[in-house]
Amino acid sequence: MRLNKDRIKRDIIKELQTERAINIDEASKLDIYYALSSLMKNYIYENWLKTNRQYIRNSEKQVYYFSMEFLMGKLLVSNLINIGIKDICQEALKELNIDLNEIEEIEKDQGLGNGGLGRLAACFMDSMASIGVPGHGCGIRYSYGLFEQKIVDGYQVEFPDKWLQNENPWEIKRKEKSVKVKFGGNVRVIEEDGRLKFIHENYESVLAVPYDTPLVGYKNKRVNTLRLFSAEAMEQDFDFSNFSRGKYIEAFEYKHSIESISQVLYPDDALEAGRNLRLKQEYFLVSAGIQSIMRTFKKLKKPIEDFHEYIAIHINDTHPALAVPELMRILMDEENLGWDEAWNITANTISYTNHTIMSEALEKWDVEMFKSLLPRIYMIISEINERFCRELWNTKYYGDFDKISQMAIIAHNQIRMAHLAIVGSYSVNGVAKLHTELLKKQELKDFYDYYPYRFNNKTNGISHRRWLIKSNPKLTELINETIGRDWINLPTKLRKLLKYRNDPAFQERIYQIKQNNKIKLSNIIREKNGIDVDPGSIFDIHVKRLHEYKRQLLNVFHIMYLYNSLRENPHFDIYPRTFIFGGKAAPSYNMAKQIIKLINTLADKVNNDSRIKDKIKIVFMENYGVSLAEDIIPAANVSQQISTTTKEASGTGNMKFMMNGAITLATLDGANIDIKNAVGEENIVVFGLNEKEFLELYRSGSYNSMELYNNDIRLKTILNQLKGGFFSVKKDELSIIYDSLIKHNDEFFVLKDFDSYVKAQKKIENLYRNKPKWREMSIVNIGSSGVFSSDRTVYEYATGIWKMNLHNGYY
Ligand code: 26Q
Repeated sequence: MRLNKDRIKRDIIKELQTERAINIDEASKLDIYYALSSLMKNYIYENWLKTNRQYIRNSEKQVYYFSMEFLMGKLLVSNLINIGIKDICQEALKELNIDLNEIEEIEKDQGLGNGGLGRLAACFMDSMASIGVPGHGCGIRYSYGLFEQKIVDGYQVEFPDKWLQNENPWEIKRKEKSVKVKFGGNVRVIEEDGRLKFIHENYESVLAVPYDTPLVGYKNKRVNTLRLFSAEAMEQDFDFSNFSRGKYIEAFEYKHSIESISQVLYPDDALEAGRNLRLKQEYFLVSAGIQSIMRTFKKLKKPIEDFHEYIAIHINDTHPALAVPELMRILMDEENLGWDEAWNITANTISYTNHTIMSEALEKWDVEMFKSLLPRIYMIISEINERFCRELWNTKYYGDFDKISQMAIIAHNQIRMAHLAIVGSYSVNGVAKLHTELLKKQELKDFYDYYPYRFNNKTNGISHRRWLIKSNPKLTELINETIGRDWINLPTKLRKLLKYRNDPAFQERIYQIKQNNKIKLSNIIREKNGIDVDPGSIFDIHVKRLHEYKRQLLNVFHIMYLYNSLRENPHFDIYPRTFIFGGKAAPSYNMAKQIIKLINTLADKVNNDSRIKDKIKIVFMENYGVSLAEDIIPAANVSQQISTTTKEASGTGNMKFMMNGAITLATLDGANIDIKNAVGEENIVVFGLNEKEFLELYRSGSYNSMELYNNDIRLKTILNQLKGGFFSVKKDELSIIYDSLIKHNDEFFVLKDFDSYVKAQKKIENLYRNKPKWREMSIVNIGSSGVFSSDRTVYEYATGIWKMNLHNGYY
């Protein structure tokens, strides 16, 4: 379809008239948003159909990315970009006196994820479609995404995220493709034709109704599918069995309890909850997803023994690890394969990414609860476990009970999902070099010793289409003007910018763009927080989920140190800085919530202290999420990536910031190390214990935070301020922070790294004062960011793990 500005204008006007019965001059922003999305769908659907037809016709191998989270953000503008009509659309709208940015604001973020893991899934969807991987997302259509955060009196308060309040124009409900998911009941074993049969009976059925969203590739006419399932009660159960017996209210209660499965996303991103509803969600996703894949597979008319030649299933952490027993169940109980054949297919279909090494976050399920909710699946896991343990006994670990019980899938009345995922898959990967090394050397060492070939690294990436082209259009324009446009399809070509690193004219333009982005963010801050910040100050930004290991506290302590120094000595020399924070705390994570309160309390005090003469401003931006990130990141000078070494598997915010020209202030953790290797150590500011020092100190148990408290007057002052009445908060309120650092010996080494952090911050300041130097660093960061495009990551998954042949001409 040829598109031009006039055609788009005509289409919008017509769409408003025929679909919404309104003239353009009376149309609301919402009307325009729907009109625009609906005419885009006309452009998208044709290619969607074609892509699907082509996949079936050519029997191309398909990958299904199973994830409990997809943090997609807004789709309107990114679809416009990928279709290739953003600019003409913007002009067309302008001629109709409509500002595309205002229309975009109407759209609600699709916030079906907690943070890194969910956003990674979204970036992968964009990259798969764009580099030509036949790949689809499979997830849950939560009625409520991650809670909306409001700050009330300095505290986080959670509100439901009603993202579906208005109709979602991007999804198509496909009721006819619904599948049944079965919970509870019992399994009867019978013998038939000399084989055991497993009859699942007295179960409760839940209908999994798919909603499909098109995933548009960048200017390549390819459209993949994000399929999210919603839980509905089966009409006959709900209408007849209860209703007809006069149990009217009970019928509704029943319906409600079934539908609760897809009601809400769990908001904890690192604490294992072990809840029954969460287990239901996980099985619901996996069972619906695999049944739906089976249907597609049948269309290919290939022998079931070859399943894994046509289908790859990738699981995003262990949350969908029940894919292993569920695929076994379907192959054995429904397709009548024997155990060995089914196992061969399963273990060659599934691959697994680990995203965390923190043991608190490893999923485990209580056997009793599991058995009663999923009796057949439990039998299969038991069998997998027995066979695995027997194999260990017969091969490498004869007589070694300890080893075998450490590696078992079921032990101490718990099912260990990570062990299930590793045993049942052919590939296990970490998400940055250090992370993968730690998995091999420590957390999963036993499994690495046993299955060395399964382990591999895939360093994370981000979509440069969303995190540069969409969020920073002016920088994109400058890049295009300077080095042409081939970096869009091959982002490592951004390296061509390095040639201009010392070019004063280019540096000046980079600076101007950053300034404009900072002014825009300042306006948002003024509007949302009522705080005036100076775009001439250093924008020092720390945005991510709130977690002790991410050490927002370390940042706060440095600010308190600067503040104390300025109060003591008004001539204390600092370059003006704006410290910007954002991030949600899990609703049950008290310590994280207290840290939010501390930031806000400190902000109030500092921002209103005239003695400080505006040299420091502190802003906590509420409800940090994808869209806010798109406004914040392009305005950053400093990117805070300061987790306790070994704790952050990768981080992906770090990549977004560097791609937008911020300088990273980093510990040697996760992908910060890969970033350092990409930019060179002169173009990043590193501090703190390295991995070896951390592990030594940790293992020797010789760390004593009290000593630091006693010997560093800066720390003593700050900690006493927390405990004493320096902050006008409820008595003892902030002392849980004090206690964690002193009484509980500072598990995350905040005090330990403090001195090194202060020095690194001083270094940042000196570098910033040296304008050509800072601008050069900024250019080097942008120019080196191409390898952190998720296009590269997905390419590595597709060729290295999923065994696909790609021929798109770029990679
Ligand atoms: C588990 C059980 C019950 C309820 C919730 C959960 C749960 C949910 C989400 C556990 C963990 C998560 C999310 C983890 C996550 O986002 N990890 C991050 O993944 C990123 C992408 O690989 C990395 O960059 C980050 O380093 C890692 O923290």
